[in-house]
Amino acid sequence: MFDKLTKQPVDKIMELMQLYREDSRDGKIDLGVGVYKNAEGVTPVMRAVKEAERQLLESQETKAYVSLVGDVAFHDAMIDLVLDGAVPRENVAAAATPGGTGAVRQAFELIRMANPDARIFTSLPTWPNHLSILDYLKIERVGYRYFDEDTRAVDFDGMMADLDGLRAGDVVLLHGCCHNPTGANLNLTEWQRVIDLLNAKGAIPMIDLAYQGFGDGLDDDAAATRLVAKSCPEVLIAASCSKNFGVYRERTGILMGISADASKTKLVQDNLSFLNRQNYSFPPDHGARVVTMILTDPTLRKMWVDELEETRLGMLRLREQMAEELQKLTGSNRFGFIAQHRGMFSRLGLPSDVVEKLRKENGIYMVGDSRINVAGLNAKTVPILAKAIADSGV
Ligand code: PLP
Ligand code: TYF
Repeated sequence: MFDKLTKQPVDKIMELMQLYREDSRDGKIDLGVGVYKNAEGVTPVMRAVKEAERQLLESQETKAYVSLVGDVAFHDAMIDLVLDGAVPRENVAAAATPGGTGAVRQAFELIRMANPDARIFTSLPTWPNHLSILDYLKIERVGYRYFDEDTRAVDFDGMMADLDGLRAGDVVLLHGCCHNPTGANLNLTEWQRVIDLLNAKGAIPMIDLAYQGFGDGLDDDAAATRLVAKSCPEVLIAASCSKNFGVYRERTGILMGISADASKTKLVQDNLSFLNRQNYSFPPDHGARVVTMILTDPTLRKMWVDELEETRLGMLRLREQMAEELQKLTGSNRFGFIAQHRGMFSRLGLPSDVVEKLRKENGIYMVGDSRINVAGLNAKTVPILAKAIADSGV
């Protein structure tokens, strides 16, 4: 049987992580995988997470199963964090999932179950796992223009022109904030125009929200998602707690299905429960429980909000420093977009031979499409990266 298997394509980001590990040079710089790192290069357990885990260790009396969709208290807390009352609670069905990826996967399966003819529109570019999961599930996908390679901002006219090809029942996958891999985002006026177009076409938005709190703040980063939630008759939201709670390996995420007609919520809820049962029965609980404790306890919540804000502002400062440094070295503002982008990532728009040269000659690791993880930088490495870019002659 096993000899019938064929080799699968590698995950380019994981491959880059491996190359970085194997590099023995001092001073190598990892700007690859999207994991937050502080100035010391450490991915810390957040203070509120440590404290919640300490409390949980003391208080938890059973590890018995919870429910097929996880704990309702987790749903309530996350619905509140993401939607903040944008729609009534009774209009939202939810299921805990193993990470944001689990939520994305379950959303795609739900779409396919509900409408096998639905096509899913994805931004050019998007997170590679979106595409690989869609292909694996044999769901038809259509790319829409998103990133303008010249301005390194959103090609909004191109995006709208491509979304004009939507048919009723198609789904449009949108990044709620902090677009991965580009760092370029829509403003709220543009979001409203996308919403109007989707509603006119009878298309359904699916929002992937993996970086709430990493861009402009917890509320600002959810503003587009909230606007979509209250403006469209049906909405899917896949939210991840991996980054903003730093609980990556605990696999904590949630899928929400919103219907303007609350009488449909029970049916959606029933199907989310069914899908969890088919794929893994009960979702992981530890991360979800810790997140719930943090969001519902004012002391823990404040501790978390404060640390998340430090994290966000740290990344913003690195962006500003990087843009300034490149301005000095190149005498132009053509890298000013780095300070405009938001979230962990920026796509720099460097040609692949330059990306390779930076890796081989300078020990600077970024993804092949020239995406950098801003959090991989610190005040000392910003000038090193800026000089290497300026010297590359781009
Ligand atoms: N969606 C996007 C766009 C991401 O960048 C990530 C990142 O890790 C995820 C979803 C899901 O992450 P996880 O499954 O680790 O929660
Ligand atoms: O884009 C990233 O770097 C993060 C982490 O298969 C990640 O989203 C990367 C690859 C992958 C899963 C997560």
